[in-house]
Amino acid sequence: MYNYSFTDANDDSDAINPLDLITALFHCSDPFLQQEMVSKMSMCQFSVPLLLPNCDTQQSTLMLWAMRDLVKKFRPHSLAGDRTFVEGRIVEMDIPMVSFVRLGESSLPKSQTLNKLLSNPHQHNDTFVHRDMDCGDVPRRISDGLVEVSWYLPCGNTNIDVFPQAVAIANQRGDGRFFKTQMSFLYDTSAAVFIFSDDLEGDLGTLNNRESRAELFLVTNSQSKTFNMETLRDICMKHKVKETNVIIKRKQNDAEFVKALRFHVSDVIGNNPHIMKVEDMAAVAHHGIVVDEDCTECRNGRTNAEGITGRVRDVVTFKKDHLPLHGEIWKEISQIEKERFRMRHADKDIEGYKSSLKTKEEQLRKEQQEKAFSEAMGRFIAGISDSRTQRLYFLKWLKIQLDTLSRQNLSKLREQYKDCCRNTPQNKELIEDLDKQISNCSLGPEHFFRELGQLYECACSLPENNPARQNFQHLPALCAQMLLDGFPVELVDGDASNIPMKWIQGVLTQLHQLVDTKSKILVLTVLGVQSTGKSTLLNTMFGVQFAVSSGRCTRGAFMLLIKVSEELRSELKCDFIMVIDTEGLKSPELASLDKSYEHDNELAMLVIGLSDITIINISMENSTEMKDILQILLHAFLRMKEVGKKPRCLLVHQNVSDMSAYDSNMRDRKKLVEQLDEMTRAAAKMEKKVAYAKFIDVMDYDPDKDSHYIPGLWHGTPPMAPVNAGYSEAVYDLKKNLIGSLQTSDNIRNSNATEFLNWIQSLWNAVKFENFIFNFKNSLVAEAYTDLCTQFKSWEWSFQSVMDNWLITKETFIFNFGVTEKNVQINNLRTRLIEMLLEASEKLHEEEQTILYNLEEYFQKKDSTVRLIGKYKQDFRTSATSLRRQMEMSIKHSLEKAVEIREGMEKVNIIKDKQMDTIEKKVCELLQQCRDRKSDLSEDGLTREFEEMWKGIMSELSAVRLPEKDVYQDVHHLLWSNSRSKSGRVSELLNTVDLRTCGQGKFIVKTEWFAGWMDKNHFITKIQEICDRIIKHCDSLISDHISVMERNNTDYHETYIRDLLKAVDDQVKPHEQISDECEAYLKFHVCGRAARLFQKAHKEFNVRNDPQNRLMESKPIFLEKFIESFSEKDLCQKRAKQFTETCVKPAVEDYLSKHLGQAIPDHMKMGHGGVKNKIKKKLLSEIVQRIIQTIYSCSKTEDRLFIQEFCSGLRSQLVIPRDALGIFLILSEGKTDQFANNLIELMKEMEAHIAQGSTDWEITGDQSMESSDYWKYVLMKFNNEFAEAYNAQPADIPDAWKTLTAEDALRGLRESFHMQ
Ligand SMILES: Nc1nc2c(ncn2[C@@H]2O[C@H](COP(=O)(O)OP(=O)(O)OP(=O)(O)O)[C@@H](O)[C@H]2O)c(=O)[nH]1
Ligand SMILES: [Mg+2]
Repeated sequence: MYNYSFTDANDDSDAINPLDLITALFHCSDPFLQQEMVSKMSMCQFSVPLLLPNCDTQQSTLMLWAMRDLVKKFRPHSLAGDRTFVEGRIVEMDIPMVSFVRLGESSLPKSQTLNKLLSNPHQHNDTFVHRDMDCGDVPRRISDGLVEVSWYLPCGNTNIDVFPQAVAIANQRGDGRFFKTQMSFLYDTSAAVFIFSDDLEGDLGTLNNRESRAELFLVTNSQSKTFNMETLRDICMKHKVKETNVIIKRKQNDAEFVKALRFHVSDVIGNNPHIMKVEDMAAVAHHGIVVDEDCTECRNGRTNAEGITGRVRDVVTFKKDHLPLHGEIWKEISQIEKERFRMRHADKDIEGYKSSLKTKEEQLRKEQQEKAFSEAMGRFIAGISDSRTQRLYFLKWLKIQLDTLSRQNLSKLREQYKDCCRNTPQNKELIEDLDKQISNCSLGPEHFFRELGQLYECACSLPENNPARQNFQHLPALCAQMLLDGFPVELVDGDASNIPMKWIQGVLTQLHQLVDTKSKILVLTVLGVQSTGKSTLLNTMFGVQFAVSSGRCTRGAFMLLIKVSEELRSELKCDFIMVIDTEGLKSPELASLDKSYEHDNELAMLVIGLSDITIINISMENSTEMKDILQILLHAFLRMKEVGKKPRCLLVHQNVSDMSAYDSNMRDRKKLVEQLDEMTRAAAKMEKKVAYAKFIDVMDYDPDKDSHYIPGLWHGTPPMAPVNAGYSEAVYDLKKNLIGSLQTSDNIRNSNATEFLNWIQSLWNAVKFENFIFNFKNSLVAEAYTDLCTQFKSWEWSFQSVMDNWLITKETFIFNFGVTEKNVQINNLRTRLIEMLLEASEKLHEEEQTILYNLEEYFQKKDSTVRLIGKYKQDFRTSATSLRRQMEMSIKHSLEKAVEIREGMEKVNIIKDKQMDTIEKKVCELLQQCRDRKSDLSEDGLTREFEEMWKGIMSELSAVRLPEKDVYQDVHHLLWSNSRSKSGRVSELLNTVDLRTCGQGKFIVKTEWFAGWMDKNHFITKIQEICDRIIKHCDSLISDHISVMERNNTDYHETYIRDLLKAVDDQVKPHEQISDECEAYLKFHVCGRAARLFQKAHKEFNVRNDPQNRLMESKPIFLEKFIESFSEKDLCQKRAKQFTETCVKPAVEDYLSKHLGQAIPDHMKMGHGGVKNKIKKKLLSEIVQRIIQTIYSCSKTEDRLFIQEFCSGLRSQLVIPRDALGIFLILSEGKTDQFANNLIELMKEMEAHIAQGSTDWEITGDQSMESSDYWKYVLMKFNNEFAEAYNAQPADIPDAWKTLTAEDALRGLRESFHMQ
């Protein structure tokens, strides 16, 4: 080493001046790399090129594009009071530029002086390369004429800040006299130009002809040999440099000189200087200076991006109008998708609920499809379909412009968010609101890609041949190409907490094809609390560009591909490394926000499950929450069958400033491992996988090798702090280590893109099924909660069982009301019902109080675990109340139904009692109809008539039906609520189980239900024995219940299933070897059997008890009786009719004609005016009355004698033809009544018939001359008597009538009555 210092460094002709190196590197890089280089250099507080010289063409380039990506944040003193700050793209900001140039020789070290100017006394920083640096004195070969720029940005603290406001410092390399173009550029753009020169007599011509407003300063050294005060004065006069603007370095020390310089700079920038934005400098740059943004692709990219961003007025409305698919609709779809797995709000009808969710989802998809394809999306798709370079420009411009649009709101919100998290974490609503606002106000290319994903998903839900579907088929290929270009693509949408699975599927499948199936992927992820520098770590490690910002930044998870170089491919056994950056997990203060545990745990689970290596980022300040998360992950891992391998993890402790961190943290590491082991055991016990005793049984982690300590990122106080070299070194170490361990590891999955895709799908499904454990902060809380749940379940169970039993006795009472106890009025049942409901209310209240009391008691326990779940207490109280309400409703419903059914039964009895009456009535009606229609009824017609009548009878009962319960549905529902706290695997099984096929054969325990157990036969045999015992017990429970049902005539009740499940729970509990999965299958078996048997018993009960059923039973009898009755009646009636026709009617007619001939002349003789129909009617009615009386008097006689009695009863009036009578003499038995009735009916008919049937009896008034002669005579003769009798005036008789004689009258009469 000593020797080395004697060798002449300048001899080393290979040495390169750093500025040459920088210049060369910039010339070798493409515009995107240049941007990246500028960003990194600026992070290190190095100056960056403003004008890059090209010594071949003598043309400089304004590096505007290269600087485009620089975003800076600072607080000028004018804003210091209100704690606000300025954030923005540096090229767009109004910052004055102060330039420093050298003309001729200068003995003052310009760059070094500038470094001093910019550094505060506590921290020196080499912003500009200077002579005293390593190789700084090597002659420059290509970098003369280079103009570098660096920014001084204040932090708002007067003790630290060098300048109170931002200022850009430009530094020109080389002798300004040779770089006139650059010089004039600087004059035009700067607020001030400081000229370093000793060579006052040399050519200072460049100072002439300036038209700019830049103020000119002269810096010179009084110690230099050529210094002469006179010359200086002359020059100032000549070039119009103010005397006050001359700075002379005298014998003073550097500090004072720098102070003087600072004073002048401050003065210039404080006094309304000439300010020009960097982006406006492009306009000045025409003469001899090109602008890097002037290339066609860059311009086109910009124009295309502006086509989209130009229409953004307000981010929120723009998103709503132009990117509508991934908004609320997609969030809703995501929630429904999860609910379909978790069934948290399922009601009894599980299948129905499932299909209603499905319909809802389809409906939402339809809604998406109906949204018009926005113009912005069209432009976006066109933009990313361009050639590679143009596409990259387009995307970058889009990002830049969108950032600018949303920055104003966003940076304010992020700052507020950070502030609020730090200072008032208890203000949850505000934090939540800010979080939401941040998400609403963000707009970047990722939102367009999200929309693209939804467009595709939406199209995929259309039928195959739909043209709209075809339109979007090429989108995944575009996105896959972006992945290959190193662009981060969103995997999990953090706002919707979901993966657009079809989209990701499309993209990865395309990727697989694009790389010719050489797509072996190695996955690396990072996980940690919010804003702990996860994205920064990945960016540093891999030179990638994940979004970085302070405050809430990354959402969901982004994946990015890094191509592995040919040499490394065989060693790493992969073609790509996929780096996944994730959203920060909530810190403990925030974690209690609604659903945040769930969101975080889901994400963490997925990410760890996906990765070959997980970097767990722990910042010193918040290591506890990582432990919490690790615990939950442990649970999840133990629960998830799918995770077949041990995930490997690295713990990275950030912000550890101590150099000897690794050694001094040995004890901490040991302790951490112990804690992790303990957590594993606890989790394993809860998950019933006691075989896992250590953290390393679950995760691949070597505490010594896999722990890394990384110092803080910044060296000093931002914004002027450079990146800490220690940080980069440590990250580089980490990377080396990581790659090294990948090379040697045999625990790599080595999947290609399609396998990786399958893996994502099955993992995400498992995550969606996981219902329970993700809700908790850590396993202690989960365990405490589970304990309370178990307790609560038992209280709930006893509540339900008390009430159910009470209900069963009441139902039995109702069903037997009035059956066993006689003389009870069924009407009283309603009164009893009201009493029962009152009783139920009291009982329910009592039971609710018991639960609440138990709960209170539980929380009184002096147990530390109780405190963890304090916030759930109210939930449980509400649970108790809603349980009571639910029970109340169901009891009320059950009792009312029972009463209704009992009343229905009563109705059945009444109907049955009245059945003959009903039939008689109906039959008579029918017979009447037949008679009216003069037709007979066929057998078919008769049955039809009966059915009609039957319907009428049944309809009286239609309101009372015993509904058929679906026992399977009950069981399924109870199984779901019984398994709430079980693992996702159980939900998955429940989701697919068909209980109808369960419990049919013998229950056989299978080894695959015991993942992680050493599957010894002995062990399985033992489990089999336990299960057999449980099944036997359950069988006897089932048959007990069924025999009670039969004995007491009671219905099946849910409580029987609850009993069974409780019995299984109780008996499984002591055996911790029985895994969740085994338990689930056991329950399926038991419940499948139970459901089948109870369903049968329930059916039988219904058959026994359903009023309609009961009535239906007697339908055939009804029918038979109906037909029988009809035919009998029919026969009887026919005979009666015949009898009437052949015997009675002729006799009556005979009687009439006999008596009429006599009666009329008698009338006349007696001097009465006879009315022939009157007489006939009278006679007829007399005889019919007589006949009817006779029928009545005979109807009591024996059947055989009826006809004889009848004939003899009428002997004196009627002559019944003997020969016709013969066949009627004997009536069939027991039909006298009916025959008599029929006869009476027929008599009436006959009377009517005879009375009006024969035309010769008609009274026709004046129609025949002859008969009217009689009447005329009568009237003329008895005119006065009539008048007297009717108390009226005698009629006016026409004269013609007066000539009529009695002789005429008799003749007329005789003629009309055919009497000779
Ligand atoms: N002091 C300090 N700041 C850091 C460190 N690492 C990153 N930062 C800064 O912290 C901020 C957040 O960094 P990110 O990398 O975005 O953090 P993240 O964890 O990805 O954040 P989220 O994605 O929002 O969770 C940035 O401004 C970084 O510059 C560090 O080690 N120390
Ligand atoms: Mg991040």
